[in-house]
Amino acid sequence: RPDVVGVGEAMVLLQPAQGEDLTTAARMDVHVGGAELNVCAAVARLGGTAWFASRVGADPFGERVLNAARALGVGTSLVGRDAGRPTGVFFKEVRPDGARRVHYYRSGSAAAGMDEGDAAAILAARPRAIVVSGITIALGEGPERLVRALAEGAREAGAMLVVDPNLRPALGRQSRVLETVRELLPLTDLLVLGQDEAEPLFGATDPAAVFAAAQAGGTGSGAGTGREIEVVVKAGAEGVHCRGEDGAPVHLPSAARVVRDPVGAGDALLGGYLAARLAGAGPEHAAWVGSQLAGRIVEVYGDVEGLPSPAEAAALLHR
Ligand code: KDG
Repeated sequence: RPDVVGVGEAMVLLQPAQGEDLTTAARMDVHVGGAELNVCAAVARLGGTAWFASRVGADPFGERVLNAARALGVGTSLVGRDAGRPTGVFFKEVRPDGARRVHYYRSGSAAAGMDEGDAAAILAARPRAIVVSGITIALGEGPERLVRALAEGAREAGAMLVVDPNLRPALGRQSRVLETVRELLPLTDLLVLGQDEAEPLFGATDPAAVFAAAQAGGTGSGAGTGREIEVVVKAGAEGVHCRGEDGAPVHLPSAARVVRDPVGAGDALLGGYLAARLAGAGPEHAAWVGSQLAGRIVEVYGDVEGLPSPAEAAALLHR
């Protein structure tokens, strides 16, 4: 039984050297990226069992994604291969001023072909937590139905439902993503969101107001489950806000000393937080572990390259 199953799309990432333009770069570095795979990588580094659930093409890039996941210690038995669709690709350029531009080549990808039929195998694995994100909802109607099926089945499968809105306007369907994330609140156990995402979702950015809005959405929309939603607000360079024992927000500063490439930090924070919570830590220590991982990620180029070694990660967890 895995601790965590992360469900989503991983792609091959092609990236020219910093400051080089995609219109002229003669060479590019090749990585593998994908928000939910990054979350799994962080969980695995902290000693948890993490499986990635997805589809890739029956092509060399699909092989590459699978190999990258395995090298990160992430299980791939829930990654299907689709001979009729390619593995998604994306390009990232870091401009001379540090700004990033992402270009996706993923419409019609194997992962975009996922649908509710993929839910049964994921639920049958009986993970302790299922991680879904708004990226998957944005991929299309089939992937959105998969997210909904997982949300509906998680409780019965003994899994907590973890949602990261992961708003990516470049993917389109953003109003569907916002609507779906709000609709799923009554089924959500842990919501980890960026402070900038809280505004379109809840019309609030103040952490206490975001906690209240998530809680109201979680209990007030008919389902009436009455349970508490755990909420973590990621504030980038400002650090992270989690819920303290008295329910009031607790702020932890960012652990980053320098910021070279912030992509992947939010995923590491979520993975670190979740792994620590599953290992028995309270929200404050879990947020600290998550922010330590995120701080290391932003100091190194690549989504997961900055993760601490397993020994260092264990030391953080047990501190
Ligand atoms: O969170 C990091 C991801 O944004 C990156 O790996 C690419 O999954 C990705 C996406 O869809 O933007």
